[in-house]
Amino acid sequence: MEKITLTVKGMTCMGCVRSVKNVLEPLPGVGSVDITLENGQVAISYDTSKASVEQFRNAISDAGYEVVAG
Ligand SMILES: [Cu+2]
Repeated sequence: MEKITLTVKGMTCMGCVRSVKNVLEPLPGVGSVDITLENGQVAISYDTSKASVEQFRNAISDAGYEVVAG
C-alpha cells in the first residue's frame, strides 16, 4: 500500500467529506480514505498496481471538487 495526500478545494461540510469519500472508497485498490475538512487534506492509501492518482483526481473532480495539489 502506497499513501498519498491530495489537497482538495470546495469541501465545506461533512456532507462534502462524505461525497468525496464515497467516490474514492469503491475504486479498486483503494484501502482507506482519510479526509480532514479544515485543510482539505485527502489521504488515500492504495495499491499502486490497481489504482492511480490520475483516477483519484478524476473521481474527485467528477464529484464537483477541485484537486489543487498533490
Ligand atoms: Cu458540504
